[in-house]
Amino acid sequence: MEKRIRKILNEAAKEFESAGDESEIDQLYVKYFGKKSPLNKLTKKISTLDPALKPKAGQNINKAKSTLEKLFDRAKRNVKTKKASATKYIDVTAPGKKITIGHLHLVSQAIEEIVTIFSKLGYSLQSYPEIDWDWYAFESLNMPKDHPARDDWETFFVKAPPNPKLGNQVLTPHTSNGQVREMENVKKPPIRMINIARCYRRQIDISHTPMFHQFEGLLIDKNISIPNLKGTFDYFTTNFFGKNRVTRLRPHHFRFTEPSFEVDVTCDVCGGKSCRICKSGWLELGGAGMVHPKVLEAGKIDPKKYSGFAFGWGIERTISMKTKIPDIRLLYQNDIRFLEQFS
Ligand code: FA5
Repeated sequence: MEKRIRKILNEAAKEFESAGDESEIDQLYVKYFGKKSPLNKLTKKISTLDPALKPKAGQNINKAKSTLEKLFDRAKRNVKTKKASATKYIDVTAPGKKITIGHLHLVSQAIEEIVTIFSKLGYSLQSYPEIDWDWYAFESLNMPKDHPARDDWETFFVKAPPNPKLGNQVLTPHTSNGQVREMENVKKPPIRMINIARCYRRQIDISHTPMFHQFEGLLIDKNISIPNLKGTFDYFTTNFFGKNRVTRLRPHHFRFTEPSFEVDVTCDVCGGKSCRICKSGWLELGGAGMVHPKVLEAGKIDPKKYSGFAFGWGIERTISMKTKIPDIRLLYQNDIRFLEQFS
């Protein structure tokens, strides 16, 4: 029996030593301490032995059991230390992991840049409602009800009871709704406002999205004339697009400015020579003009004392003119491969 016990212990020692993890050790525990374990089988045989040999056999089996318990404890400890030491060391020669840092969306980056440029000229950023009354979006801007010019804006109307004085509510199709609101707020010029907001129109193609951003500038003071307007646009253009870009004013018609202009900037691709993208050497930045006397009156400002200019430009278009994005809808597709290029 002693020989058999020694064999069992030798085998167990080898197996516990080579166990790789805790689950293997647990399996060995069942093998050596369970009901069908080799030592249990030997214990059952004691009753068949000569009575004189029984006590010694019992002692040997008990000793073997405590040896097995020690083997089991040591194996458990070894596995735990191996696991701990595996996490303790850092390979300082291993290549570092690249940390991904997010960045502002292209539209937010442009807004920050535009605000910085205009704040240097003394303009302060204001914010006016994106759902506004007909009065502020159209009527106070010299665009009476049923005037055909209102069709140009392809407006979304809100289904809600109209206000008897201010009319229906609309999703603002342009930031010009901030003009009379600003005059009401400031009351007495000078006014130097920049109003940046989301605008909504029923349009979608490579240069139109149903939701887009405009930035509206409004300057009202004594003796303001077209050279002030042109100088401001030149300052913005060289600061935003670069020193090589030039602006021009093209006659246009808006109900709320007189005279009115479209403002163009030289194309960056051909440098103003004309190419496939611009077709004329120029790209349209947005609308502008001298504030119409009727709009000043709607804002309770005396047009005989004060004059001013206003402009409203699309932020997405401005970005596409700077970065040569071929389709402004890309800005709103949330494709990380596209957005990542503009950190
Ligand atoms: C206006 O919205 C006038 N309120 C601008 C203005 C303000 C004129 C103050 C005079 C004085 P217009 O509809 O042309 O004008 O739009 C101005 C600019 O907004 C466009 O040149 C374009 O850059 C941008 N824009 C207009 N519609 C969209 C659209 N659906 N998607 C993206 N950008 C647009």
